[in-house]
Amino acid sequence: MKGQFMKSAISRRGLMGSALAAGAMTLLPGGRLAGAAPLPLTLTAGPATLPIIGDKWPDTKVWAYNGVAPGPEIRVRQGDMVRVLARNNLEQPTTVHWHGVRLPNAMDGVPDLTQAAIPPGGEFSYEFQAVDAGSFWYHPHVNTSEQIGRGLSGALIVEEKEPVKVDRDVTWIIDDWLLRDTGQIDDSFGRGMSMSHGGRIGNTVTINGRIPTEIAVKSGERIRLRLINVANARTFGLDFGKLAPKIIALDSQPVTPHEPANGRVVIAAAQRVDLIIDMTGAPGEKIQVIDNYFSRQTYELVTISHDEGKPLRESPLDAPIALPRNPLPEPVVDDQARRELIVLSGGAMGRMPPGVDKYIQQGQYWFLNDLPSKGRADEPIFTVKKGQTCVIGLVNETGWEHPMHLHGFAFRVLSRNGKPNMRGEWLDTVLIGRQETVELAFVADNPGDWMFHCHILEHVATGMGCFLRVA
Ligand SMILES: [Cu+2]
Repeated sequence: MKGQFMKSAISRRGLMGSALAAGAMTLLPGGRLAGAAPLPLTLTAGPATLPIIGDKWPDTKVWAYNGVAPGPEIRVRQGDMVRVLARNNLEQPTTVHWHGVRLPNAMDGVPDLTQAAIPPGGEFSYEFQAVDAGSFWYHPHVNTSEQIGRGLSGALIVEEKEPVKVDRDVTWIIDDWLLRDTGQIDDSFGRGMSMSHGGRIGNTVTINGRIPTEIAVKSGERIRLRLINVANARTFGLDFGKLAPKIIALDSQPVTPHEPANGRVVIAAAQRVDLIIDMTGAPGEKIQVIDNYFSRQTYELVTISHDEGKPLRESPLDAPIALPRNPLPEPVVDDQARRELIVLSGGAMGRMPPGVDKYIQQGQYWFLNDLPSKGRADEPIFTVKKGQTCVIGLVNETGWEHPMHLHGFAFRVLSRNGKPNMRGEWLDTVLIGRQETVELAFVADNPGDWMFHCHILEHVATGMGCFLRVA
C-alpha cells in the first residue's frame, strides 16, 4: 500500500513541476541573505496565502511566520543575543523551538515541559545567546505535524566570527508539501497510514517555499550552501553531479571537510548540512541536482545553470574551508559515564512490546523502551547528573528509519552497529536505519528537561517521544 501511495504522490509532483517549468522561474540564491531579519524581531504565526507552486496555479493557503513561508531568516554573529517576541495569530496554541541551539531550558519552546504553550492571541519572549555558530532552524513544538506541515519554519543562521571565504552564502530550506489537485494543503493531518508507516510524505518539493527550476551561478564561483530539511518526514539524498560538494558542517557543527559517501548528500528530516561547492561547470553549462534517496522515485530537484558570461575565476578559489570548532564539552567515555539504552519499537511491521493494546487503541503506535509518550505521564525516561557524560545506545527494532533528535545538546556519534565511527561527527538529529544500532555521547552540562524524540512528526505525534532530565 505504501508503494502505491508514494507512486501517485510522485507522479503528481511531476505534474506540478513540469507545469511550472514552462514558466522558467529563476530562484536567485543569496536573495535571502539580503532579507535577513534584524533583531529584536517579532515572529507572528498566522494564516497566509502564498504562490508555493507558481503563477499558473492558485495560491496555497498556508500557516506562516510574518506572512512568509519559510519564515524570515534570522542571522546573527556567534556570541550575539537572540531576542524574538513570538506572537500567536493561529486559532490553536503554539510555541517556537530553536532546533539544535544550546540554550537555557526555559527557552527551548516545548509546551508543558519548558513553558506553557502560547494561546491564540498570546505572546512569549525568547532570549538566548548564540553560543555555537552554524545553520539552525526554528519551528513550533505544538501539533507539529500540522503546524510545520502547513509552513511554519525558518532558518536561524549564526555566522562564525571569521567565516570561511566564499563568493556567496546561500540557505536552502527544503520542504515537502502534501497538496491536493486544487493546490491546497491536504488536511489529512493525524489520520491515515502515514502515522504508523513512514510519516507524511508530500508530493511537492520546494526550496525556500517555491518549486525551484533553475539556480543561476557563475563559473568558478564558490558557494556555501546551507541545506535545512524542514520536511515532516522525507529524507533527501542529493546528487550534485560533477560539482562534487564538500561537507563542512553537519547539524550546525563543523566536521573535517569531506566529500559525501557515494557522491550523495543525505539529509534526514530536521537535519542540516553545510556544503562548499565550487561551480566547476563551463559557462552556459547546466547541471541537474537529483534526489535519488529512494532509488525508484528519483527526480530532479533543481538545475544549476552557469552564466554564459566570463567565468568568475579559472580555477577553484585557493582558500581554506575548514570551520573552527564550537565550544562543545568533550564527552569522557569511561567508567564514570552514565550509560543508557533506548530501544525503538512499534509501527507497522515492527516489534510490538507486550501489553500495548490499550495504547494502540489511543492512537499510540511507537514506543521507546516499551512505552509511548502518552504512557510516561510526566516522568523522564532517565535522569542524568549535571556535568556527567551520558552515553545512549539506540536500538531500532522497527521496520522504519527514524531521525532521532535530542534537544539542548549536540552529541558525538560514537558507533554504528558496533563499529567505531571514525569521523566522530557531532549531531543533534541522528538517522537510525531499520534494525540498526547507534551509540552517541554528550556531556549533560545543561540542567532541565530535554526532549528526545523522532523528528518524523507523525511518529512523535503517535508515541515516539520522551524526555530526559539533567539535574
Ligand atoms: Cu520515527
